[in-house]
This record gives sequence, structure tokens and C-alpha cells, in this order.
Amino acid sequence: PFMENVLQDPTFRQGDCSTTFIDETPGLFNFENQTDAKAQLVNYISNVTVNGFAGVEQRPELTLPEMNAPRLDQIEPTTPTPRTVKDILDAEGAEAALAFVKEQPKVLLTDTTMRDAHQSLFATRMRTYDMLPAMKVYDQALPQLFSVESWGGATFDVCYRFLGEDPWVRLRLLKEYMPHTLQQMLLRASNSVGYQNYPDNVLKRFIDHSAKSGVDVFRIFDSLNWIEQMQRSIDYVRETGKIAEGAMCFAGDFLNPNEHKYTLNYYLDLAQSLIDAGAQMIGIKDMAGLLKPQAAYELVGELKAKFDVPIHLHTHDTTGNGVATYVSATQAGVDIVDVAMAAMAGTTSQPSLGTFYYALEGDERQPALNMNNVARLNNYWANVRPLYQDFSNGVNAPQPDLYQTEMPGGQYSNLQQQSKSLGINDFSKVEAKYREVNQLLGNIIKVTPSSKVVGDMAIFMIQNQLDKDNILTKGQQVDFPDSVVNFFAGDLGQPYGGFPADLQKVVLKDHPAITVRPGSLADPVDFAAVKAELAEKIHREPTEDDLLGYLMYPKVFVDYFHNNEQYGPLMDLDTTTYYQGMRPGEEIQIQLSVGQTMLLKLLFVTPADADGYRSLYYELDGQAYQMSVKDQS
Ligand code: 3PY
Ligand code: ZN
Repeated sequence: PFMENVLQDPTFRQGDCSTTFIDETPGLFNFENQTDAKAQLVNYISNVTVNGFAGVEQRPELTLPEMNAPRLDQIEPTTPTPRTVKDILDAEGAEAALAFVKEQPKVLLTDTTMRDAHQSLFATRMRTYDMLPAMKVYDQALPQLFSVESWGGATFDVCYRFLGEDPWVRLRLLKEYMPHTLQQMLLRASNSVGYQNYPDNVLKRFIDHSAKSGVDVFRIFDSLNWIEQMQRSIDYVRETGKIAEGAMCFAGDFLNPNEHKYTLNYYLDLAQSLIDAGAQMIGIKDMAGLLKPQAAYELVGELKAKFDVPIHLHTHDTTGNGVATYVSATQAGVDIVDVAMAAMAGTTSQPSLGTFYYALEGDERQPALNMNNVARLNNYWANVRPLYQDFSNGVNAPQPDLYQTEMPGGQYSNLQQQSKSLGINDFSKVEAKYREVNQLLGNIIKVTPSSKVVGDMAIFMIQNQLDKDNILTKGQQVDFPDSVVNFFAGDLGQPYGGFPADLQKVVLKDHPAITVRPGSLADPVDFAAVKAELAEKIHREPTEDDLLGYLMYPKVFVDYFHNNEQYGPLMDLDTTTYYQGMRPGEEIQIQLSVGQTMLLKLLFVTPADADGYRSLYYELDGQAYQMSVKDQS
């Protein structure tokens, strides 16, 4: 059912870019020929069948959900066909698109199912294979959406690292299959889609290529809300003609009289600075679910009164008040809110689209959506979710204690896993330490990558019996984690209110610190030299996709490339086969993206021989086929 032959798909043929699609998507055509691709895939399947997939439990018997992919003819069209924000952006440019947004009497939605929802629920593991059937119907099912958030954040890295996929190919598919829907990405400002600062010319090249490959809206944030770190990103996005949303990361509790740092005025000043810097929309990025309903009402109300740009609210439902917060924000005039399809919503993810819709019953700002279409799509996502149960974060209830801990939804489960693997089973201990560290660091904004600094430091302090009372003395004898040293060295930028000087001295020791924008010190990258270096590693002329993958994540990219050479078009495998391999007697049909179908039946697997090898006997397209794999157990 996959990519039903991308090349023959009518959408590709009609799309503006279909003639360049092949040139721009070499990842689809890395395979010498179909015979090679088939052998490579059997090699992969054999390895997973024998040795499993890291982090995934191998199940001898599988009860698979019925993958009832929504078909276009089951989606009810909206008549007359509305003009979408994307149509306006493409035809008339960003200003016209934004003017259209501001005129809308109803609240608009961004559907985050294909980015933040799965990032926050199951470690970003959703594969393009499972997105494709949905991609094909969103345009017709939900033309009233403002956008889908479908790219960026952790998805870029995870595509290469864990999914055996090229994120640029995914982006081009999103663009091709959803020509009338804005594609939105999350950009970590100068940290791009990584965990550290990139030189300005790399950032520019990344943004240019993202815009060209399909991103329409760039939500730009800095993990310390430091405007200096965001200015270049805003400028570069503006130069592409796409939409630059400047996001304010939300921390604190400004309705609490004890909140003296992240006050309402702090956010109003920050919004002003973002607009002065060229942001065309203001995002409120509430990554830990801290924005309470009344606070949302006041913040959105003030922003709407003071500024003339659309206000876009993003929250996570971790603390459980997400829908209430959105309803209040809607009453205060918010332009757009972020939701996920119900089956992928709640807890560490975004609030549910359907729930929010029904919460607005009787309100004139209730979005105009076809709820039959929503149900159809949601039904599909409900069947996708169990495929990823091994990566589920296990958070199955609201976490109101996070109002104190301020831990982002995406970090909660990661840190829980990390703590467990280090033998710290009582997570409340880690949460308490996280709060203590936040105070020690001067109460900073916590979101990727600054949240990692707090998490690393909390674990480190537990392991080294450090606390707020002994850190300045005992801390002199220990080397702090790299992320903590880099933070105090100014590599992530300058926190609001500055660094606590005593602790900075203890952590840095002789390590120098900067107070300027890290990018102002970084030499521009010599792209020709990097291309030559990469060509050596991959034995061919790198494409723009390759170059940027390598610049972002050098080792991860090269490992991906070699994995891809060995195992072929892994994107074509269904998710169960990708993570579980096959069981004797099972038969699958694989639609290759290079064209052609392959029929594979696993007949039996032998026990390991004296050298530890097991043989797998197949029928491949009706012919006997055999492969040996070393059993690593
Ligand atoms: C990311 O940076 O990936 C995030 O989702 C931060 O909230
Ligand atoms: Zn988020």
C-alpha cells in the first residue's frame, strides 16, 4: 500500500514540482535496480527476524490492527472548495496569507499529529509509511486548517538515526501530497534541528533548502528566549518569502504574586522584540503545559490588544488543562491553536482536536470542520498508534505536579528512561532535583536544548551526592557534564537575568565563557571542502540533501547512508515488518518505491550452526531464496 508508486501517482504528475521531484529526491533512487532493492530488503528483514530491533520486544504472535487507510472517495468534500491559507501564500505571498488569517472570525487549527504528537508520545518514531495514507487525504478532509506541523524538531535526526529514512524525502512527499495545506516546521533558531549552535551560513543554507523542499511556516524558538539567537533565523526565513513565526517559550506562572521573573510584561516585551526582529506571527510555545486558562486569557488578550500579528498558541496536555486553556484563549481572540487527532492527543501530546471542537459548541468561534472526516482520519491514527507501543512513554494520566517541575512534554519520558537505565527508579527524586537545579541555574527557560542541561545536571547531582548546599564547595572537585559546561560557557546563548556567577566559576574552572552570540564567533563553513570530505565517505557527489544532513549530524548521517546502502529502501516496509521482521509462514507484499511489487514468504528459519549462523528460507516472487544471518544472541 505504500507510495503506490510515487512516480505514477497523479498528484505527482499534476503538482508544480513533479518534474523536479526526481532530481531533488535522489534518496528514492539510491538503488541500482529492483533486484538489488529486493535482496537488500530481504537482508534487512532477515537481520531483524533473527536479532530483533533495539528497544523493541519481539513478539512471536502478532495481533495487528486493521490498517483501514482512509481513501479519498471516503472523504466528504467541502463545497464550494475553499481557498486555503496555502493557496493564498502561493498565489499572493506571506502578507496576504497573514491578512487572511487575521480576518477569520473562527479559530483556526494546526494539526500536529505528524510532528509533535508522536515526538511527545512515542519518541518520534512514526514512519513516513504510516503518514502517507493520511497525507493523501488531509487536503480534501480538512481544508479549513491553518497548517499541519509535520517536520523539524526531533523528527529530522530521528529519521536518519532510527527510521532508516531521509527526512528530506519525507518533506517532499508532504509537499507533493498536500499541495493545499501549509507545512509547518519547528526550528530551534541557531540550533536549527540540532542541539548546538550552527554557523550562520549553515543555518541559511538549511532554511533555504527547507523552504524550497516544502516548509511554509517556520516556528522559530530559542531555548533561552534570547532574541539575538533568533534574529538570523527570522531574517533568513523572511528572505525565502515563507512565514516566520517567532515563538516565546512559556515558563513560570505570571498570575501568581510570587512570580517576579516571567511576568506578563516579560512576555509582552518579548513579543515586541520578536516583531521588531521581523516575526510575522507570535507563537506562544507552552512546551510543559504550564499556561493555565485564566493566564491564557490575559496573555492572549494583551497580545491581541497590543499587536497586529496573528497569535498562535501551542500547548501540551501534560498537566491536563489543555482544552480549558484553549477555550479561554479562544474567548480572548487567539487566531490559531495547535491540536492533535484524538488518538494521538492528550497527556504529553497536544490537546485533542475533536475534544476542543466540541468544547466550543455554542461558541461562534467554533471552527467549521467536517467531523465525519475528522472521525475517518482519527480512526486511521487509532490503528497506527499500537504499532509504536514499544516506544510509548507510558504516561497515561495528567501530571499536575509538572506545574512545579516545568519539564517539557518531550523530555518527561526521555528523562524517565534515562534515570531508570542509571538505576534511579524513583522518578519523583529526579523531578525534585530538576526543580532544585532550575533554581541553581537561575530559573531558566527549559526546552530543547536548555532542558537537557537541567536534566543532565539533575542526574549528575544525584549520582555525585551534590545538592544546593554543597555544590559550590564539592563541585570544585568534579567535572560537570559537557552540556552543563557548554551552557555556562555561553554556547547556548545568554539566559534572561544572567548566569549565577558563583556556580558558573565552579562549573567552568578554566574554561572560557562568551557573552556574545555564538554564531558571531563561528567561522563560516567552507561548503566546497565539506562536500569533498563527504564525497570521500559516501563515494559519490553529495546532493544538497546529503550535504545538509551531514552538516547537521555528521556521524548519524554517514551511518544512515551506509545502512541505506546495505539495506535498501526501508521506507517501503510496513511498520510491523520494519520493527519485528517476519515469522515462519508469514507472507507479505511490498510495493517498491522504485516501481514493482515483491512477494515474500518466510518458510522457515534453521537453528544456529556451529559458527552461530541461522539460515532463512523464503519464497521471493515465487522463487526459492535463502539467506544466512549471524545470531547475535
Ligand atoms: C523540539 O525542539 O523538538 C521540541 O519539540 C521542543 O519543544
Ligand atoms: Zn511542543
